[in-house]
Amino acid sequence: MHKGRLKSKFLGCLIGAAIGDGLGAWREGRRIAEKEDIASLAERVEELAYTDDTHMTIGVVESLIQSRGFDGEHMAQTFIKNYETEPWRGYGPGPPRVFRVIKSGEPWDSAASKIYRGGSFGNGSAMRVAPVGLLYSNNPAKLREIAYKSSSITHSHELGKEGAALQAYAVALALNTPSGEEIDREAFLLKLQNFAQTQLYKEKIANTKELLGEQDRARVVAVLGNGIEALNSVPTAIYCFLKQPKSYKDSVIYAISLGGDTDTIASMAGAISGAYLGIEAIPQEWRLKLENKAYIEDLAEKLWQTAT
Ligand code: R7I
Ligand code: MG
Ligand code: MG
Repeated sequence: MHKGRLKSKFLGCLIGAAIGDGLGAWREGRRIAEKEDIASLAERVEELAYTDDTHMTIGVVESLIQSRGFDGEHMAQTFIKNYETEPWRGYGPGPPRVFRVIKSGEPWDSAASKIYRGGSFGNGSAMRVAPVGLLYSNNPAKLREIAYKSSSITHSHELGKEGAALQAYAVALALNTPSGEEIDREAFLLKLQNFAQTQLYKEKIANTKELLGEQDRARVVAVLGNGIEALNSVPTAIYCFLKQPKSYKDSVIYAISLGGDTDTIASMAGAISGAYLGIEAIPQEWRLKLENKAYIEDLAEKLWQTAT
């Protein structure tokens, strides 16, 4: 792929994730809503302030750039430093507790299992994993390894790690498909299904395929979920992208209209959509409202330089 095109996709992915988060944050925990209401919300809000989803994604990129690849100790310390600077970003209950355990001397790759029995299966490691998908897009085995390891810092449950790997792989598949080329939705889902190593995710992805033509959003939520667990949000985000792959705006609005964990599902859907379509596909009026846009753009460019 032409280098300039790839750069646009890196930007589209990270800016797309942050905007999905910033817009979705207005509706977190709410019920299913009309898509028109979400579209008018997007027009009304003056600033798209991001939450923990983007704050932690920023930490992942900062660490990948500075370490020129994955370094678990460095990434954990980056998360801690960022959290202590801005603890009010709406973090889930688990990560701040893990950070305290690491600060007390526990190694980065064992602290998370001390929090929930068997580790957290929340979506907190999938919501921040897009940069891993971008950096390791050409090597699925390495992508899985780094997605798992980056997840283990805070989310060591199998379902948390697998959710992160699937989201990273969806970003990689989107990145590797030229934006002028139509997405083969069945082939996309088949690749994800084969990549998944957990039966529960394989089943969810199979359900996703069945639902591609579904108009009833209550049924989509009933089957795929819209919750804070990785299993109930990562396949949903992938579905939101595949439902309308040609439009970043429609993917994000649709994701938020499903209610529930809207910032996270819209952020993950936005990351995949942006990685496919590139930065130009994200409405300019939305981009102008994004908090800290220049810094996120700078990180996207540096990650692209690291990758190429
Ligand atoms: O996953 P996490 O970082 O939260 C991310 C969410 C996103 O929606 C963000 O936008 C932000 O709002 O928070 O935080 P965790 O505490 O690791 O997991 C989230 C939730 O999943 C927990 O509060 C639990 O309700 C649930 N959970 C578990 N419950 C029981 N047993 C996760 N793991 C377990 C478990 O092992
Ligand atoms: Mg959040
Ligand atoms: Mg959320």
